[in-house]
This record gives sequence, C-alpha cells and structure tokens, in this order.
Amino acid sequence: MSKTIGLLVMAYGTPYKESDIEPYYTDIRHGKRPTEEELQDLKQRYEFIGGLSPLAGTTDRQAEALTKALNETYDNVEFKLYLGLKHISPYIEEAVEKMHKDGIDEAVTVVLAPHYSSFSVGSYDNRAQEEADKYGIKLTHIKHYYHQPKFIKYWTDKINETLNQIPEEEHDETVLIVSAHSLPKGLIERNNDPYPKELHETAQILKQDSNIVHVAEGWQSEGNTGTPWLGPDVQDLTRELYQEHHFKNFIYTPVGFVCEHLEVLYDNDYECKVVCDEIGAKYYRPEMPNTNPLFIGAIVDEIKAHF
Ligand code: FEC
Repeated sequence: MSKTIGLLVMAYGTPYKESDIEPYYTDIRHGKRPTEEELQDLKQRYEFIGGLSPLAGTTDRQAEALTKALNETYDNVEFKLYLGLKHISPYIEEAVEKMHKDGIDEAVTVVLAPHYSSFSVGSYDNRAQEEADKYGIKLTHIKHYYHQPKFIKYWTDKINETLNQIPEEEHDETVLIVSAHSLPKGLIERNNDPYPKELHETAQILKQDSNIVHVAEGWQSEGNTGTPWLGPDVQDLTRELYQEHHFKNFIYTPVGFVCEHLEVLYDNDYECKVVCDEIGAKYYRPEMPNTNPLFIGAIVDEIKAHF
C-alpha cells in the first residue's frame, strides 16, 4: 500500500478581483496600507496587463502538473497537493492546517521560484515550518532547482530558438539579459545570502550551454523602500549595454520567475521594451516555463534527490 505524503506547493499569490488589490498590497507591505497614489499606480499596472494577472491560474496548473508528474514517478508514495500562498488566501498556514485536518504527517514543500534567498524561499519555508511544528508534521524543504539540467535545458532551448529568429550576422550584436527579482542589498550582504551567486551561476551556465555570445546579469522589479536594492536594474543595464556596445537585439530571460505575471508582463514586456524602442534596439522575451514538462521535470528531479 502506498503512503500519502503532502505536497505543499507555495507561490506568491495575486489578486483574484480588483477589490483584492488593496488588501494584497497591504499584505506585501507587512500590514502597512499603501497610499492612494501607490494603490492607483499598482491598479494601473494591473489594468495595463489586462485587468488582473494570469498568475493565479498558472500557479494552479503548475501545482497540478507537478503533482501528476510526481505520482507518475513514485510507485510507493501518493502525493496529495496543498497550495499555500504568500500574500493571499489560501495562505501557507491555511494549507498546513488543512494537511493536519486530513491526517497528513509528512510533506515535501516546494516554492515556485528557482533560486534560494532566505528572504524569498526561506521566508516561505519558515512560515510552513512554524505552522507544521504546531501539529508535528515533518517537512522536507526543497530550497532551489535553478541548477537542475532540465531547468537549464528549458532556458537554453528558448534562448537558441530566439536566436534563430535573429539574422546570424547580428548574433554578435545581440545580448542576453538574465534577471531575477531584486531584493534589498543590505539584507543580502549582511546575511551572506546565496541569491546573487545563484543568479550568477545560472547566467554562466546559460552562456556555456546555449549559442549566445554576450550575457549580462540584471535585477528587476525593485521596491520603493528608500534603501539600495541589488542592481543593476534591467532598464539601466539596457541603456548602459547599448551605450557601450551598440547592441541591436536584447533578449530578456527573467529566470528568477517561472511564469508570465505582472513583473514579467509589465516590468519586462512594457518597461524594458520602452527602453529598447528608445535606443532603436529589438526586444525579445522568450515564453516563461509555465507547465512545460522540462520545468516540471526539473522540480521532480530535485525532489527525487531529497526525498
Ligand atoms: O502577477 C502578480 O499579480 C504578482 C506578481 C509578483 C510576483 C512577485 C515575486 C517576488 N516578489 C519579491 C519581493 C518583493 C519585495 C517587495 C515586493 C513588492 C511587490 C508588489 C507587487 C508584487 N511584489 Fe513581489 N512579486 C509580485 C508582485 N516584492 C504587486 C508591490 C508593488 C511593487 O512594489 O511593485 C517590496 C515590499 C515592500 O515594499 O516592502 C521585497 C520576490 C519575488 C520572487 C520570488 C517569489 O515569487 O516569491 C523576491 C511573482
């Protein structure tokens, strides 16, 4: 008989309807309500991408695809899916409580973000662990999977496919920008956090494994805290690279994210494209992993290495 194990898939969360935007934003800001101006700015960004983000639906499909793939991989274990979100219901704590009610005593946790920072993946894990400790549920945390061969293969295929759309004689005038969500610099440096190193390694492996010649690393979507965040910001980087090398084509791979959502559809597809238009360069942004079997397979392989 197979044992039932909880599979706690954790993700950022997004408003389900317009009236959710304010409480969601307040939650992101640790309970501090945004000013009317900040709220209107965020609402306008959501309007720009079609009203709401596709993130909720994609997170559900990714979680279901992962559960199915795991259940096809393991013979003696039945994974039961629980979805726990960071900033909107079902919150991480609600998911763990549900596991307890269902009689689950052991679970694997995974965050839909490929790189580890104690301020991103670590904070999801801590919330899950704290709640699980109340019920004595044993958790195995998957910390990252950016280095998994299938994850790298997904992105190298996409980079090569994009390069194929660019005339060969322009390949030397093409640059790849590999990015992740920025975080406050002081926090990262004080804690010797692995996050910047993991993005750097990802960029290096992509350069080595794909046909791209020029690669740059950048950070995006930084918040407004009045303190320095990890840089360079992808928009500034685009301008700098253009000034220095006159690149004609810019390929953006926001590898720190796993699907199309506000930070990709607005911060890359709108803000970075505006800069490309301004300097007369072409903007490319390959499709995000979503439920691609290579991406789902990369998480399965990481789980297999630990569980
Ligand atoms: O599509 C959507 O509706 C939601 C997309 C979304 C994702 C996402 C991922 C990450 N964030 C991370 C860190 C921060 C920090 C702050 C912050 C602020 C926001 C705001 C929105 C937002 N984030 Fe987010 N993030 C997404 C959306 N994020 C909206 C608020 C408005 C704004 O600043 O643009 C700053 C908090 C503060 O002000 O104190 C820090 C990190 C990730 C990637 C890892 C993960 O997915 O957890 C890190 C998706």
